[in-house]
Amino acid sequence: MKPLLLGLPRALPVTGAGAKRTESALPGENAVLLGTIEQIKLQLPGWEVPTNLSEDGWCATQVRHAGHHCLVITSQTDRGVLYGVFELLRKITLNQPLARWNEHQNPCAPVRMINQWDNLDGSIERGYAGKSIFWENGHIASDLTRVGNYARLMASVGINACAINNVNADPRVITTPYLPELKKVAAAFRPWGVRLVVCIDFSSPKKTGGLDSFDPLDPRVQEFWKSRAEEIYTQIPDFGGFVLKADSEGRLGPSAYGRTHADAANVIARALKPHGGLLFYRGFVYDHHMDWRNPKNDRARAAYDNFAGLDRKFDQNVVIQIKNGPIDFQVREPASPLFGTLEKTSEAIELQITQEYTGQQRHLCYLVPMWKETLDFDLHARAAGGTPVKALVAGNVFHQPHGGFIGVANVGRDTNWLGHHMAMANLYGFGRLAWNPDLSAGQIEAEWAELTFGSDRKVLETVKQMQLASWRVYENYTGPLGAGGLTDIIGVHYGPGIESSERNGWGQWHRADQQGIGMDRTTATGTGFIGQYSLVVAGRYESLKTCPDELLLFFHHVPYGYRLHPGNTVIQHIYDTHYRGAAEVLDWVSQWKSLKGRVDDQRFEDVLASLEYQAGHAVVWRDAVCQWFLKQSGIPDKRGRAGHYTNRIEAEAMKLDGYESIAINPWETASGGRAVQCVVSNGTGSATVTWQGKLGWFNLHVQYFDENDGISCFRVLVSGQVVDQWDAADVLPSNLPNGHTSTRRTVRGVALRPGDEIQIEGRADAGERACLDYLEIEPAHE
Ligand code: GCW
Repeated sequence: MKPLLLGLPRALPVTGAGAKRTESALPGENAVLLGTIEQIKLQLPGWEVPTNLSEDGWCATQVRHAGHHCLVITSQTDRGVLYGVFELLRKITLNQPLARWNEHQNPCAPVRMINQWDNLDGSIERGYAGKSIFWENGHIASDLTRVGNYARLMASVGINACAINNVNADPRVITTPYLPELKKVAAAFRPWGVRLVVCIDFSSPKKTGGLDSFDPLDPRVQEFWKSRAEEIYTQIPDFGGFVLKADSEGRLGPSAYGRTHADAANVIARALKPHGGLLFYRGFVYDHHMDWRNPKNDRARAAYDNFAGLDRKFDQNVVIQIKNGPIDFQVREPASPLFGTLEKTSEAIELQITQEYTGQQRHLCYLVPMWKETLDFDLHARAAGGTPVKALVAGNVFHQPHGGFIGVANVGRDTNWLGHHMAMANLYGFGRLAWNPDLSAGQIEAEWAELTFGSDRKVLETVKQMQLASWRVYENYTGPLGAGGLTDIIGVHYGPGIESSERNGWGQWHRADQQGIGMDRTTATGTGFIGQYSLVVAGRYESLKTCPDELLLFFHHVPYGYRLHPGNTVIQHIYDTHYRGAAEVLDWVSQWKSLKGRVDDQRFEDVLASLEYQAGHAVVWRDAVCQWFLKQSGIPDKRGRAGHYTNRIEAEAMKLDGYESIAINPWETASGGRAVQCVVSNGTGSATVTWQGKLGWFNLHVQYFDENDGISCFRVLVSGQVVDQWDAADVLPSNLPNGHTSTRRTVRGVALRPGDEIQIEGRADAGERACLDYLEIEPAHE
């Protein structure tokens, strides 16, 4: 019982050696008895066998035997016993009493899988926590210790399968030379009940199979898939199956031969069937060369348009893997209508743990509240009773066998797995929801926080406030009212880039112009997307009266002066939420600081540094969005903030020596659209201003650009005295000065007298020209 032994020393520090003893027969003393029902029956002959357990479900009961007390944890399967043991460890760590613990739990759905978007060269698509733990240099990593630890981590929250390579799949993965490598991963997963799954390339029969076709109806292609499956299962008998992304974002698929997604899925599913494998077919199929000029075109329609008509056509071991929303993991989307439409096909919800569009693990953003909104949303499908997404994907509504939950995690080699300490709450939360989607976001957060930080009430309360608010806070300072990505859509999806989504074929349009904003998806005048929902849901979204404000711009195009339900206008809402969001993050910084000494130093400092960075980047977001909408709409912020920065001195307005003024692209990602850079690469520059304000103590915010093509360094001098210096060595995702790299350094508590010269010096390095945006000077309150 590896997990128990690994877990006990921390959980029960005072029990000593006794707790570390395991035996295979009943000892003549009180004991914890772990085993499958069959194993327990042998030890306790008269025992009343639990009959209410599904596969992977477990039960804990108290039994008296031969005068001794036994806590029995059992299941039909080894895996279920393991999950029961992890529940025991959780209870011990949370100081919950065990003496009367009688409980059984069954997982909500059989599919509880992680997808990793890892490439064979060790990089990870949309990964923010270092290199792959699975792959390096084109092969499975030589040291699989982390893989085993990851499997344990997954098992601790009930995850039972993991796909280890990018859905943009390298076809080599299932070729013969790779199978012994995959076998090693399967062996590292197996003790933890995690099945290995891999992503495949639909054109494999041609790319690696020596055929001139990958037509799913070609018997030679069928034979190819059959032989692949046979060979894999010979090596890995408990192999889980394949994930397939076809006909999407340039991946080849059945359309090459005029075949359907069902043809494509079934040819592979049939090859897997004799071995018990599943084929996860991604519902994320859309045309990324759509004509943006056609107002009827709509990427949101794609999943339904592609799959709804094929219900009944898929074999039983096909699972359609559907992203939570109809677009692509945006900060706010409605539930995908496809969930309510498939009645004869197993389906799984795909959630994104890796924070591609929600701050990339540099920003704190606890996603469980967002997932809960989707999971609890009733699509009013054609069935009696409630049909929330969680019941649909679990297969409970239309009685489909292989439903469930798939999370894109993208953990990496960073010691804390996800880069940001707080991001682990998302991975933990995904597993807990996949096991039981009825748990609340608050319950999950409370468990995670206590398991992570211990029982100090002040710590728990602070972490709770931040985590539970964080998704809405992120939404506040990034994207308003369901408008979708205001981020750099055709690039790294991180900082602001308001227009990047427009006038291209990717279809993440928000259609903001000088008059208004939003996608008209109504059936009356728009793209008709709303018509993909059941009548009840469609009726609610179609009408401006009943459409919830937070999704207004997802469904409707409205003028900036349009009034939301509380009476404020869309444009004022944009200003207000962006200012509020940035202020909320700033507040987290002081809340977190109040925990000094209550959280271990390393995590305290790491989280503090991330929150301070986030507070700065939230200002970048706030200013970009507000500047852009102010310019477009011409409607001022009635609170006078947007476009007016009283304490700010633009770098281009300072006295420059060795620095030159440049335009930043996109313009809204620099204050006033401009910044300064060193004239000469590897040269130095200085920007100087004379303090005209009062005598006092001040904080100086230096807004600069920390690109990834060099490590420039900065110094701040006040009347010739150095008050701070630092290297621009952060790892931010661009080698240009823009909204991804704009960041700030705060020099606290600087004494300024009227007439003091404030000078910022930059030394360029390689491609990084020590770019400066502005200096902001505010009175120090601390
Ligand atoms: O969210 C988008 C990402 C792509 C990803 C794709 C998908 C793996 O930007 O990086 O590709 O979705 O889900 O297939």
